[in-house]
Amino acid sequence: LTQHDWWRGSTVYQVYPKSFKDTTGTGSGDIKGLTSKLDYLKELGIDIVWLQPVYVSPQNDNGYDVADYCRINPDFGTMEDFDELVQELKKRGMHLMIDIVVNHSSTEHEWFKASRSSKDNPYRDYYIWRDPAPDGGVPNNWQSKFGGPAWQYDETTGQYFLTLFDKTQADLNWENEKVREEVVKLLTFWAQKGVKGFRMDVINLISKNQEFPNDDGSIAPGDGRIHYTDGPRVHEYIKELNEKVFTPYNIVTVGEMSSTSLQQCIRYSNPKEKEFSMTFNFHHLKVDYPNNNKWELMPYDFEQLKSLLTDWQIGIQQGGGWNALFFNNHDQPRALSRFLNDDIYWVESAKLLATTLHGLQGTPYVYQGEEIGMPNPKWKDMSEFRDIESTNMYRILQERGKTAEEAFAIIKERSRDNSRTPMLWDNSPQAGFTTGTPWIKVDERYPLLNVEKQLSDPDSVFHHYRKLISFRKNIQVFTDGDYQRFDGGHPQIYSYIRNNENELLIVMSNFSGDEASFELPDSLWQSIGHKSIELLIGNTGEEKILRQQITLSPYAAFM
Ligand code: TEU
Repeated sequence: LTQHDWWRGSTVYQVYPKSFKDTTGTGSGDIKGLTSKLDYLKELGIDIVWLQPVYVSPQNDNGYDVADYCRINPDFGTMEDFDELVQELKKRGMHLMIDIVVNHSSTEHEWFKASRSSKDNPYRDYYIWRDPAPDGGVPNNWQSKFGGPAWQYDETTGQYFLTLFDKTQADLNWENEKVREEVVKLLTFWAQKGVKGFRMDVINLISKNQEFPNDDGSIAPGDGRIHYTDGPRVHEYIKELNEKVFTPYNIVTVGEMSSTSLQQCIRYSNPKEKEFSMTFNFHHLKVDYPNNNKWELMPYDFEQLKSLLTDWQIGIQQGGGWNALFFNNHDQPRALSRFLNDDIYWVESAKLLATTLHGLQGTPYVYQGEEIGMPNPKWKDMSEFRDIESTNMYRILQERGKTAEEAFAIIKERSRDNSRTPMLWDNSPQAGFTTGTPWIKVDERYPLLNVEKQLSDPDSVFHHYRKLISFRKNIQVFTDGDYQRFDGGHPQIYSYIRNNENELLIVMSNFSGDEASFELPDSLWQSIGHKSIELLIGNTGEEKILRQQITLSPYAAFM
């Protein structure tokens, strides 16, 4: 790697503050709760904490609907609490990354209230307004990512405004340089407060085709995204933010790229482009979507998962970019339940996912609860769900002809709430998350599955993550090794090597519930036969020494 940026060997921990730790008894997590757990994150080996939105917001999309970009939502605490968090992180040699949601704001934002008040208000062009179509309907056929049309009618001025997400999340008009100036201002505000990282929410959607054409459906999924994803001026806008804020303040940045491409992510994350440090892409988390449709169920395509991870490892490496590595986040069901076994092989599965991901090149993201192997909760009925996307889609799926039971079965598997139930700290009531009534149910398995229990168990999922994170800091090949897959399409095994001039890392994982046999290719076996082989980490205790003929027990993984 040409430049060794401070974050290339780092590991990021993603905190969904509403569900992390409540110190006031409201049933919702808060900033002081996070600050109270920094020693726990330090022990895990975390370098950067990504704090998801805590700004003033009506919470229709749990904070991704921002009503004031520079003020803390009292539900999460005060600006003093925020400043204390920054200081307490610094004391521990850790850094704070915050979420920046500037593709859209809440319709409660002062900018939007002014914009909607009249056509000639100075804030009118902060948002995207269009006349009704000749038939009086929506300006075009673009669909919201939460279901339904992407346009909302406003009586006051007889126009529609664009909402790619919830109807209370109005898209900002980045064509307007005043909007771009406002974004530079808010980023600078947080950079001056000592924030060292920005996670940029759906940042590749900010440049729309200014013709706002109908989607003719010739390219899937036909919901309009081809007219605003990785749009005409997106790189120009990002370079401006980099020049004015990211570089001057040496901020690590990760762009969340919705429905993007490998070529685009190379451009977004190659240091020569001066845009982002790294990118999130989601292709590997659509391998269980039939025809790219999140709202139908099918078993995941293992070969597709392996080839996507491989394409992006090789593609980004050759393109000089950098990957944000993740299997979990607040928008996805828990990978443990989604891809593996969250029952009798729960521990093996949790450790397998960690080993498989942390051997790759990039910066790993650990989503809260993943490090103790939290699975999807057991849902009883729709009343337990809180996510606007889930409640919208439960209705829409039935409008599309599904029975209530079929719709519920789909929501149970796909809901973002699968990853939003509270962190499980100990076996006290509500798992030590709150002394009040939790805003969403606590997984009732917490007496068996909690942080306190795992801290004192050297074989726990927690200590497995802690070791993997320490390897990345101390063994160079994790950061600068190349990547070659060698499982040859094996139906159960995913395996790859990482190589640099001094070290060779071998990672093997049996993603199946059956024993799997595999013969290492002669070329690989010859190249390691004479070397001293050290087992770094395993998850079933059986992998003693590497042989050319390998048998892996169910959900076994090692490196
Ligand atoms: O999510 C963007 C994203 O990944 C969407 O494209 C995805 O389709 C959506 O999560 C529905 O599955 C970001 C945030 O991570 C998410 O929590 C917000 O709801 C969304 O943007 C709007 O701000």
